[in-house]
Amino acid sequence: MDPFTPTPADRFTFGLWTVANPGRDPFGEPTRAVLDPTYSVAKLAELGAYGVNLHDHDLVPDGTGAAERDRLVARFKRALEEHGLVVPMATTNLFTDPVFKDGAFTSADARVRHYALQKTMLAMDLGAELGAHTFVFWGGREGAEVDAGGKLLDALQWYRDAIDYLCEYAREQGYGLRFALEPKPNEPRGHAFLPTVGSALGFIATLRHPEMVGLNPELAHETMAGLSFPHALAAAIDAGKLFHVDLNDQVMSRFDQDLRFGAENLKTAFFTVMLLEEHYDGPRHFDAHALRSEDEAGVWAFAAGCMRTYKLLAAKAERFRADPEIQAAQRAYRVDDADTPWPPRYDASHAAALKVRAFDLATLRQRGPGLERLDQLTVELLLGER
Ligand code: GLT
Ligand code: MN
Ligand code: MN
Repeated sequence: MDPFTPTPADRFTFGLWTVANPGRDPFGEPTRAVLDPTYSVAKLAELGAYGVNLHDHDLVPDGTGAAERDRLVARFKRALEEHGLVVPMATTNLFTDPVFKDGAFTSADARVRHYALQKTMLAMDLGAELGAHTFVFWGGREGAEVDAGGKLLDALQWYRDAIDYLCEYAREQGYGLRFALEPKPNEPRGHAFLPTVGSALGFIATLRHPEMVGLNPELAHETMAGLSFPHALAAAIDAGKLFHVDLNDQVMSRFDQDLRFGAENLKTAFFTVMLLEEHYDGPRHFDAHALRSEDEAGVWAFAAGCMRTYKLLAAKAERFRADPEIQAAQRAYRVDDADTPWPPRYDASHAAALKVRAFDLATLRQRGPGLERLDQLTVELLLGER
């Protein structure tokens, strides 16, 4: 078999909302029919995916009665079983219904905040019923265009109160869910609250159950903020907070594009895969959609392309680690010697000695670290010349 053909062991997942995206944008009507969730399950299984993730309303439209809800869920579960797919992550749609137009957990109207809690608890029940271990919070409408309402600090407190409340709910139900906050700098709001991985990390530390809450960083979202996704991933990994990941692609300084993984920034995708392969063992989730120009065949070409590119880059990452010239250049980049053990252990005499130590600054100033060559070797490896 072609080594780049995905299998469930690769743990690739897609949101139901991704492959079923009908190609609507703010300027035009849908270009494709909406796909039935059970059909998406069958097609994704055929392509070698491991699972599907969903919002409450991807499966159960808002306002559905209890009996119809149970019928939809049972039918979906049968499709999962039949095709061998799992649901590792679930989330709540707190952005489509106009009730959330000025925020859900950060609405200035406490009735809306309570409704958002209700909707999220029901979505958690659904996620737990389907076997999800991760619950994502993308605060699509948590943000503002106007700050004259004077709620900037209150909004963060309301957000915190809501997450604290929902942590208690998940614990009491024994759901074993971990929460993953997904930052985004803007769109649909002018300015989102918790806009980047860095701001979400700071926020998590202020929660009542910080151990239950981590991150779901998205490649496109950090890129929209003009930031490096591998750097954001590294920060999340360093904090022990990489609970989930949204893979896609994005042109910097453009509208939210959710492009096929690897479509735009190949080197970013490469270092993303390298970090994930070394430091992350959760599902590789694609949060992207086919271009609006595409028909259904284009949708499956898009989905297959995300997974195949990931596997191609994972193989390149292995080659990178096995390439003697690259490894030698990486070793030469770092300098450690017996006189400069790291980390330095602080005590008064070490500090006193360090303060008077003479460094050969002329040599340090002149030394070239070899990064041009290392980067060129990387490019050649990606181009297939190594
Ligand atoms: C929406 C958004 C994504 C989020 C999804 C989860 S929904 O498509 O653009 O980034 O991950 O709520
Ligand atoms: Mn997105
Ligand atoms: Mn996302």
